Amino acid sequence: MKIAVYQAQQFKNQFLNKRKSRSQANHVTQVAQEVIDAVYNQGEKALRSYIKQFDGSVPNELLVSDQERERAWQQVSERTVQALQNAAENIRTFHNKQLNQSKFMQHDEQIVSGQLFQPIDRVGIYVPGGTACYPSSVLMNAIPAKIAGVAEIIMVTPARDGQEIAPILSVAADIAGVTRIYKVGGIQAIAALTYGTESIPVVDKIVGPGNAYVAAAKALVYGDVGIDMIAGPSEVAIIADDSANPKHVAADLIAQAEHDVQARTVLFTPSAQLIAATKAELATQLETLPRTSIASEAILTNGALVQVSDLTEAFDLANMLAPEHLEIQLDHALSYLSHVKHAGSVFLGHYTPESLGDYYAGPNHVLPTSGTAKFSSGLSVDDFMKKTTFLYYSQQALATAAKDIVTLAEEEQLSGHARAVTKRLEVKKNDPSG
Ligand code: HSO
Ligand code: ZN
Repeated sequence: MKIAVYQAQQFKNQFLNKRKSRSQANHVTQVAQEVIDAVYNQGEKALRSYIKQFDGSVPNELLVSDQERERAWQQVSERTVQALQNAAENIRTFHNKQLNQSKFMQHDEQIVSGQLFQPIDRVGIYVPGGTACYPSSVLMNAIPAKIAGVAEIIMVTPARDGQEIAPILSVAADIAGVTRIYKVGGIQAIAALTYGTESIPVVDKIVGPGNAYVAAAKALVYGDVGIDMIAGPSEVAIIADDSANPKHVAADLIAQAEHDVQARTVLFTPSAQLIAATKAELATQLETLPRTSIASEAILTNGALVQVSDLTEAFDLANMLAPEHLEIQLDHALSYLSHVKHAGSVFLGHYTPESLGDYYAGPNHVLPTSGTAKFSSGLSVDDFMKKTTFLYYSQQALATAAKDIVTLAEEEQLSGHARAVTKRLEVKKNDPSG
């Protein structure tokens, strides 16, 4: 296996020193803009013509009917339904703890202030239809929205051959509490959710992963509608030493690599022995992997085994990379949590593979990629809520504050602002409260 082995400094030069430009003044953005403009201007007519152009045929009804949703339950095995339900339960338990309550700050009788936490009214969830048709992503996106109290969760996903959507997506949607599902994908789905058409309602925020076209479309409509994030290729970084089993290390690198040829997989270790053993294991395990061509290409083009001088250097490099997933395959792994500064989600110990988090344990699998964990976080209940601040002052409290406000208003030469205070405090004749 010709996976690249780097010394720490080489890795830094190659991967960390440059911030990549994500601006896409390119073909993808151009196509996205054209489709968005057409749907904005012509609504349903343009929507249907793009579904035909990109997906081959157009379903008569874009809304997935109650009958189709019921039928889907018969088409998915009991075992799979049970696994989805168990996963949903764990995800719900984890995300329930994220729910923030409104805050009331009562200073005294005279002043009350605070923040109202309220759900977004209507959210759109994009679910890809092609190879990345993941029921787990339906759960990860819809459950936090449901917990936040979002009234309408609208899912969009392309139909297969213009007919029905994948039954497992429909079942996952039911388990997660999705209100309605529409058979549309691609740029046209993002445009329809943003501007509305005869059949598709406008939403306030769009979440969910998609291909480069969907990502470009989300970036273009941002501002007219909220979006979660612009996700890049998936990444895993593993910090390990001789206590790690190279079979586990290789398996976890491969698990990430099989997502996408652009997936990035990195091992940081002070152990030359672990590097050699992992290399050998990668070759062996890739031989029998069904998606070996995707995983091998990802590992060969974007994979790195990095030899570091010690674990401190491993954590330094991992923090600079700010990976989407960080695995710490060390003994006493929990004690290293305090070394992590930047990562989307952390997996600690020898028995916590990323797959556990991808599907099941509770934390969200929609995570910041491409180093954006330096300033952003994985999807959570907060992403489906907004905060409204509020304020109450009594006459007496305003009187106490007046001098400062008037001073500041005059500094800004906004005497209208100053008057809005002083007018309220003028003593009027015959006004007992004056
Ligand atoms: N590792 C992916 C999530 C996923 N894995 C879905 C399997 N299905 C991005 O975090
Ligand atoms: Zn995954």
